[in-house]
Amino acid sequence: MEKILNYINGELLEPSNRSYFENYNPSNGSVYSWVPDSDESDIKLAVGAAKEAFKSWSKTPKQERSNLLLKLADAIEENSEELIRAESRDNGKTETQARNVDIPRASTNLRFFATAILHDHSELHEMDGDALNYTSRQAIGVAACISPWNLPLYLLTWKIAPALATGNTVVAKPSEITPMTAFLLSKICIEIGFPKGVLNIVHGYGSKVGDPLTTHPDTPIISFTGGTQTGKHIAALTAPMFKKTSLELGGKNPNIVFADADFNQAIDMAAKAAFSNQGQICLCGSRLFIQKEIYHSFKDAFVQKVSALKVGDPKANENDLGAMVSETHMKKVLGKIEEAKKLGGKILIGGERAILGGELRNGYYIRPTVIEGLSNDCTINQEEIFGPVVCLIPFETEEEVIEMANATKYGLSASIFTENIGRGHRVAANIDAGIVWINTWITRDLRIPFGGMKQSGLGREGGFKSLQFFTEPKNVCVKI
Ligand code: TXE
Repeated sequence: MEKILNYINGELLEPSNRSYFENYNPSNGSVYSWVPDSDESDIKLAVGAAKEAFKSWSKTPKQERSNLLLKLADAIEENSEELIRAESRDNGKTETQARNVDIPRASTNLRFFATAILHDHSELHEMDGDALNYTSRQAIGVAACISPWNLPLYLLTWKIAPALATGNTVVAKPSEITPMTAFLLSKICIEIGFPKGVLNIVHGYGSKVGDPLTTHPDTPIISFTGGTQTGKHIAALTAPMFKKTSLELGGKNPNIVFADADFNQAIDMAAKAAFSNQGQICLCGSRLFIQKEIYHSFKDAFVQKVSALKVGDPKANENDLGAMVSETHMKKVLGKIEEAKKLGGKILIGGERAILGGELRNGYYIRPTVIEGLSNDCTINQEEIFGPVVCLIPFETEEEVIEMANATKYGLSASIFTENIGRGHRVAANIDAGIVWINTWITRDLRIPFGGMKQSGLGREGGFKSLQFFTEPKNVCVKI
């Protein structure tokens, strides 16, 4: 069985303690590779290498850094078929999802930030002929980039691309549940001669690798995407160290359908928002608010739409949903469905594990699940489930739905479906969320500020926000 290795100072290394743990293929529940059970000593090695590499990388001309990142993007594209298969096998997502979204986005992230640094600008503030202030931005040092399992290579590159482009070096920690494509990326880096120590990847558990990485005195910047609880833990540990921290956390996003919406478009989008990537995207719309006049017709059409979604072999093109990422996560989601039933929720469709035949009989599949009859304030509609589960909630007025949409601890994203343009803007203005879509879902322009309000996170990434996050401004005042 293949052993995944750490990537430190340009080399593939075993963890210093030589310990590994099992990596599962969620589509059939089998162990198919070994993940380094790294610890503080590997982090020390990686941070040391990154600190040393920072001396030259931060002084490397922009154009050269840009060229190297573009070369990495090219190499991802050349290896895309292998990466697509690996992402699907490691995560359980369909190959179609990996082909259409994850892997192309990984190379796009690199291209986007590799070229963004060439178009950045600096600020100048004149003081009425007295003095000039110019503000330059400089790289900070070693960035700790911690990414989750739902979009493994996509979110890893979303962090490392701006960090590296702006002249920082990186120690990345991919999720221990989906380490494979990060490992393949390290092999690609070696093949193309990416400079040693600039990017380092250390695999292992959050507590054994994440803690020493985030609290290391030489990692002044932390970019984290993951669960809100982990985000709180990192914030608590690092706040006294005054580290620059960006936290992209969970969501319990409302999808609001007004009676005047384009009915078919709203049905399609609501299904996509609820079940893409098995509902394991922080932006998923898991609370579906439907205006009373159309509640019954919308519910029927939605359930019919969901009944046509196929759950099955992630490799097969015809399947819409693959496997959940892990057995633990599958059980957590199934537990939430049971809790929903106990609270009086009515399962309109799904609500159970899907047992497939043959080699896939031990895979972690859940049928797309639609629930009605639960109040907005019950735990099911308040806690992130992060699975293929959506709750239908009727509403009467704009004011009522705005109040319910905002009545959670989260504030990541929201979608509004209406043909009344004034209402669309009005509701968007009153929703507490970092990202609001009108008549669409997940339409992403990489230039926009991405992130959430309340317990969905801290700070924004994307476009120039990322370039700013990974740099420190320095103002120089010159007396004229
Ligand atoms: O995430 P964790 P988990 C949500 C989702 C899910 C829940 C828990 O609701 O059910 O979080 O998932 C690393 N220091 N999201 O437990 O643990 C970890 O190794 C530093 C939403 O899998 O937050 C991994 O690399 N790092 C989300 C990363 O944090 C630590 C995506 C995320 O894992 C650490 C994933 C520590 N002490 C889950 N402990 C989104 N916002 O998209 C863990 N990690």
